[in-house]
Amino acid sequence: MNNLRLDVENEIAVLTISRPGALNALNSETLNELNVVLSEIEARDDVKVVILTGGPDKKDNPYKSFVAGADIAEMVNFTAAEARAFGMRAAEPFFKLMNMRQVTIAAVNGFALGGGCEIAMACDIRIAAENATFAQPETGLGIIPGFGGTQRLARLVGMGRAKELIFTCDNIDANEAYRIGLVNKVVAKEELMNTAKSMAAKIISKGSYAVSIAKAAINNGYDMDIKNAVEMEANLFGITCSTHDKTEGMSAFLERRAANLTDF
Ligand code: CO8
Repeated sequence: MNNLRLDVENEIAVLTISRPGALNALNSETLNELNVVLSEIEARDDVKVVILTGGPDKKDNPYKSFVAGADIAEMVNFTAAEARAFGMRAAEPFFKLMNMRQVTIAAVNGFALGGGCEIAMACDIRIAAENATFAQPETGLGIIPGFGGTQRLARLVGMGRAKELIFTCDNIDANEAYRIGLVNKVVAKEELMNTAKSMAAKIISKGSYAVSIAKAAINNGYDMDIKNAVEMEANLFGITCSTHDKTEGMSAFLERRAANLTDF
């Protein structure tokens, strides 16, 4: 991989987007690499949580940029057909981040602009360093968010705030992103990876199969009517009741001992 680094330790995969000369902007090569590596990770039983972050800039500043957007130099001469293909090239790995059985956490270590904010929104959870900056600056470039931003931002922060951010291109800081529900947590930048890893460890300590089924229930039910969504949840609940972890988890509680949850 040219633009991604994968480090796996303690069942946590840290996936670092690394294009130091372009503030980690997403070009086609990076999106293709992301698509391949996420499929590989999903097949691994030794990874339970994926943390997505940005690498240092060319001056080696680790807190400059998460992802400064889609690669403007690549997009500048796009035809309509090429632009559509580029959008769909991103859609595939972004849906993997959203739907893969592992939990995905964006550790936002600086600029999360345009496609950078969009890839963070495709993750299950977002943790921001206090210096992080979020924006959807596309309309200022004469385009619209094309990696799911018009859809995911409205779902996360509500339609009114999404419209304001997309129409004004305003930058917001990490605390404002927290206030409007765009990020789950804001921490000192030096604490970002430790915070993401300790949240990952806490998630890993639960039943990993149950967590993945809960993720599917939340995702699948989100756009359904409540009656069908609750029925879908009941069906998935039934599936979790057929597992080793359910027997072990409930027996351990009744026997007042720690549970040994192993399903994934
Ligand atoms: N694309 C390509 N190169 C970039 C990008 C980018 N998005 N962002 C930064 N770079 C490059 C710069 O060109 C520069 O390269 P060089 O050193 O060769 O000149 C290098 O990174 C460093 O950047 P700066 O010198 O500009 O650094 P500053 O600290 O002065 O500024 C900023 C940092 C404020 C982040 C500034 O770089 C900036 O405004 N970048 C662009 C941000 C932006 O507009 N992002 C949105 C892009 S559009 C988008 O994401 C659409 C997504 C959906 C596409 C769907 C298609 C279908």
